Amino acid sequence: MNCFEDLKWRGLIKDISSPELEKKLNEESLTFYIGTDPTADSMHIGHFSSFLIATRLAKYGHRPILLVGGATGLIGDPKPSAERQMITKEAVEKNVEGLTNQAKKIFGFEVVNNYDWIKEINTIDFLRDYGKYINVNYMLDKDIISRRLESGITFCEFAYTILQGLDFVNLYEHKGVTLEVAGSDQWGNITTGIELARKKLGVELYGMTMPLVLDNRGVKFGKTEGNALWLDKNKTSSYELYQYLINSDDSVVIDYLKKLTFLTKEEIEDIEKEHSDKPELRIAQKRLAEEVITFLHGKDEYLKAVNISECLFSGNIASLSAKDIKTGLKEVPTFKLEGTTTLLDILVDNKICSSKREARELISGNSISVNGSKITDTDYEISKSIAIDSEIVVIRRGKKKYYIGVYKK
Ligand code: 629
Repeated sequence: MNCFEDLKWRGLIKDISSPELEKKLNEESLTFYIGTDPTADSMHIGHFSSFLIATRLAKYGHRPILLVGGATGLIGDPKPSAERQMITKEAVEKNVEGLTNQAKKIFGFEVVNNYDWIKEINTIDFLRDYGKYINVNYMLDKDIISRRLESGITFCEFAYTILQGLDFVNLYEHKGVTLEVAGSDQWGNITTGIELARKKLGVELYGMTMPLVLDNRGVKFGKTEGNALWLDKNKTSSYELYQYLINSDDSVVIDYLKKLTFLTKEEIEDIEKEHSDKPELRIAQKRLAEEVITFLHGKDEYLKAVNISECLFSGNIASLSAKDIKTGLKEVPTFKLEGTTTLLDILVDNKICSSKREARELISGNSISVNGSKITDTDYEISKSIAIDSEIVVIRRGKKKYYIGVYKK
């Protein structure tokens, strides 16, 4: 497969600005860019799904430039619903730093910051050199802007698209960028750049968008109960990422393999076949988790995530650290521990059992384990000396119900 066929097969092409782009992607070496705004100090997995295009196109001999919007982040790309909350300049600066380091570390390509050139443009030059080429009627026709006309849009956000457009022109002039790539919501901004380049310089630049990756409920990939999955492993551990990916629905997992990994068509077709023979083995989900986590955080982190998952599943937690257990069992009920107490009292006091009688029955009936070992002695005592890393005691009731007792460090 050539470059364009590959992208197409993966479902990575939504819109292209000109049919010529296909030939260019297959036969030339293009310098292209993809940008993100510093709304947080880390990218999330949704950004990852778009930014991977950089690595993908680089493999076909194109040259990626990653842009962090130190200037555009101060303005805010109009959201469909309402005006954005302005972020302070200090926060934007801090986020730029976080994103720049992260982009370099994960993707290893050149990273630029549009603040570097936009800060040099004064108001009069902005209006004369860029504003003059863009008709307001043209701007009002853009989806992002037109859908905000009823609820209202400030001039600040209205002007955003011109800033992104001038980035494209600037990157063309100084770095030879001829293609901008992004998620489909960026089409309006990409075409502003193309329009500016035509009018101002008389050159034809190119744009390409990718569909946003969705889960089986039609929700943006990576959103769990309103939380994003961050690419910073201190914000989202490899274990949490592993859990999210491993739980991908069968109806979307093959699509994720195409869009989020570098596995070839043949490899993915083999996995698909194996997977549909025995979906309960979750072969596709496991491979997805392996590929994504290894790309982002390396093989060791991936193996660690698998190990934590297996230990928690089997109840064999003695080998895990307190930190791993805490990330692995984030959602689990937690209670405080102090001094020496009987297991029996702990079960009752923390409502793990409803009565002493039930607690006794469960203990003698083999249903309670402490730090991974079955306890059948109804007089068993718990103290700091048995706590993992002198801090936590994990109680498991039956196969699945976990509780964590925590000693003060
Ligand atoms: C100046 C700013 C540029 C080029 C791009 C930009 C950022 C762009 C934007 N992008 C989204 C973001 O930052 O807002 N105006 O969160 C986000 N993007 C990746 C994909 C996207 C898009 O970073 O394009 O569709 C999400 O996956 O929403 O010169």
